[in-house]
Amino acid sequence: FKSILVTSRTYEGQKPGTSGLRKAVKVFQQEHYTQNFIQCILTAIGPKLKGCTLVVGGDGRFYAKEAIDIIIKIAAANGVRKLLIGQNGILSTPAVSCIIRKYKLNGGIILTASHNPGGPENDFGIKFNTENGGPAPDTVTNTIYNLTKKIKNYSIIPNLECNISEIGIRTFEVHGSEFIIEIIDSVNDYLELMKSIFDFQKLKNLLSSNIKPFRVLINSMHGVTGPYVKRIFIDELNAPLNSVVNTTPLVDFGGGHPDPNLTYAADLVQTLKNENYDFGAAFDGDGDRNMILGAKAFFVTPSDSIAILAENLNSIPYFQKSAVKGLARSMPTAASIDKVATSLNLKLFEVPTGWKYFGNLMDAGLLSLCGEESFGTGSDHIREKDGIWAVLAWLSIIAVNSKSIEQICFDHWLKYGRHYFVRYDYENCESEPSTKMMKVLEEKITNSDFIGQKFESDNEVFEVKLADNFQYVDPIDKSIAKNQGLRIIFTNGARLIFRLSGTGSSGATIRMYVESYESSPTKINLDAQLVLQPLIQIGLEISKLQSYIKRTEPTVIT
Ligand code: VG1
Ligand code: CO
Repeated sequence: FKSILVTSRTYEGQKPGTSGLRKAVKVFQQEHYTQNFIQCILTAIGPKLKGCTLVVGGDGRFYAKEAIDIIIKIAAANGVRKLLIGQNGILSTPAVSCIIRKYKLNGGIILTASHNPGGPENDFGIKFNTENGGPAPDTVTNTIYNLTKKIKNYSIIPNLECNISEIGIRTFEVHGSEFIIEIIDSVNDYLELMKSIFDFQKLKNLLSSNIKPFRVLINSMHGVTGPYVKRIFIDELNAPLNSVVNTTPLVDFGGGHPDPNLTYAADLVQTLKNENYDFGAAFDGDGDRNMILGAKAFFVTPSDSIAILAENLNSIPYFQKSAVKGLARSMPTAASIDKVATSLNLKLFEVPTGWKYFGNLMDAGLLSLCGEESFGTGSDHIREKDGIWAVLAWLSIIAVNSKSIEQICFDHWLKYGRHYFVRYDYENCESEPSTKMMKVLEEKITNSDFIGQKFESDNEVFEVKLADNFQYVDPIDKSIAKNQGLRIIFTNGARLIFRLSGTGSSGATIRMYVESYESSPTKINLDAQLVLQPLIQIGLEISKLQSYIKRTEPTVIT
């Protein structure tokens, strides 16, 4: 096979956001658009590109097959030696991270727009992960972006075709050298990793006991986790067949929004309310997010989920083998885990939103468990958040202490107090008023007279203790991430945070994060929405958000 050089044109806006490049499918379908981005990812690998091995896969959404075909043709033309590709293009984001690390690859390309809807009228996305298995850090994504702004041509082998539906190795001769494509089973490597972390026999006893099995309902939302869930929960752990639903990955997720929260996983919530299950879980399109529910759809806030896992890591063999290093959360995530860190005498890191910021800490051996309020939970077993891992971790705790999910949460609040948390998302707003709102708010809160100001709502008074635009200095490489969200911290520990999302495919999404802390045992079992109402009102008042974007209600509340 011989490569040709195709003359291209540049496209604006090929800037990877919080987690990869996300745009409408139609944008990716434009002539040269996807090709440009793939070429720039490869060029950004630098001297290691020639002869390297990469893994490729994704959540199976619309346009993934076309994108994989483009990747094969461009990778071969650019001197890549080998591609590992998930069968039919299916690999979850955590599985890609696992495979990069296990086989010491140079990186991986993930075809997904995560929790964004899929199909011809919806979104597609491309994430690039580096050799530690984690999302490319800012330095790499900036290099890629800069390359996209000046790309003139790309190398491609137009007639190099490969059937990705059959497992096996195929070799091609490209410019006198071997180019290898290995189609791999989507689940094997990930399953093996999970078996090395958890006690599968114990979990099997829990789920398939003939005396009193623990009844779980796992909803893959027609995303990538289906095949993983079937293998792990049905084949390996012998859970009854009705324990899993929506396990066939579909190009459009069956028309749903593959985002595991109370709004988009409403069918799971409904079934749990009506039927006798002890536990429910759902994942997003690419399998890195998770939602945990107890019987009758009792909701575990993601921020509490990490804190509870942190407290109980000794139930998991992986953490029995090596001592727990530090803990971490993203800045907007509620501080429940901070309390556990203090009590266990572990260091707690607060990083900007996005999993890439945890990677350096893990690589340096400083971090074992971390999470985000956005339904992301994970550990240093890989360098991505991991939905199925989170469920297995919860089940491991239950296998040891035999309490209900609700009881586990309640006992946790009793011991540490409760961090009430809610996030208001205003999706798809106009960009200009949204950035204006953020700019004016930043000026207001960073003005020296803002500290000490008191705000009152519903007879509750909140006094500002600190307010800034969050900035993070990576303790390992000293790189600085600026503009990571406006935060207002009150003297009673309550917090209000405003951020513009970095994962939308068009327009702007404003997120308002609201958190307060209650330690009194009589106040820990209340409705978060009600408890946080006064603070929500103050947030809306300080930011004047509603008048800037002309909305009275958020699109989603999580
Ligand atoms: C969102 C979440 C963030 C998460 C990111 C990627 O980013 O808030 O916590 O890491 O999505 O998740 P943003 O910039 O829209 O707030 V995923 O499941 O897309 O890989
Ligand atoms: Co995701």
